[in-house]
Amino acid sequence: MPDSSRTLLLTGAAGGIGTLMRGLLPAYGYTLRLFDATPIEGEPTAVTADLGDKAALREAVAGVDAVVHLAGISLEAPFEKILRSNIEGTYNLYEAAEEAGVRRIVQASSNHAVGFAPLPGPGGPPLPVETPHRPDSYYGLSKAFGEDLAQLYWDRDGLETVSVRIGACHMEPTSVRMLSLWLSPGDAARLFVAALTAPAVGHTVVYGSSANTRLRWDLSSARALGYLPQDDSEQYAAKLIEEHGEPLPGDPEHDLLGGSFSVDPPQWPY
Ligand code: 15L
Repeated sequence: MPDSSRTLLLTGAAGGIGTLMRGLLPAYGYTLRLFDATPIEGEPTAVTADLGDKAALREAVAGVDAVVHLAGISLEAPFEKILRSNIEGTYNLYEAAEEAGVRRIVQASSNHAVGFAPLPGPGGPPLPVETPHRPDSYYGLSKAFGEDLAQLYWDRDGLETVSVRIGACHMEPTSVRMLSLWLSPGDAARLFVAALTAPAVGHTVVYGSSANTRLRWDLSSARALGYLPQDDSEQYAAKLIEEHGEPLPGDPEHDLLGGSFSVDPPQWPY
């Protein structure tokens, strides 16, 4: 019988970060209950349902201590799709979790919740986590909503959340912009574990990246949870700069936290 205090519901388990976390979180002693709209090969006990399926969500949260919520659309999409998947879907998850007495949710927010924030120059004061929401897309707007939703469920119901404004979690950074935002898979697991185990978090918002030399945001609220990042994107810098060149002033990739999402956001594939 798995220890329920170490049983996590992982939503979005078939997605990019979800797949990485399926590989990494069990080493921290967690038993994962997997949830995704897409079936996961080799995982016969995974729940295949979308976030609109309230009965499936109720069943999925029963008996879990915490949820790592990664499900939803993670690029730009028409508003109606974002509304259903990210806004209503996250609301459905919180309703089910609150009803079941789940202790804590760690949810994937995004840099795009504040994507229109001007990017501080190198060496300047880093972007504070208290910066007001400035979504750069419907996708970013849904992440800003998720943070406000979490605040409501903490203030009203005492359900705790850590909202992680993820930079870009990939095996390696693939653009010059990502040199500042990169969250290595290993650091993502370390950050999620810190968010799951820190003593009392209420609703805490953190930026989610590795300890990159080119960091432009303030990692201190993440470090305060006990997060100790171990990776730095700098080893990829020379090659990426040689290939793509440094973005110049006037280019959103240079000026804005969310880069070109405000002008030319990558679209979610259907
Ligand atoms: C995000 O929020 C996306 O989910 C991810 O795929 C990356 O594109 C990242 O932002 C980014 O800003 O690069």
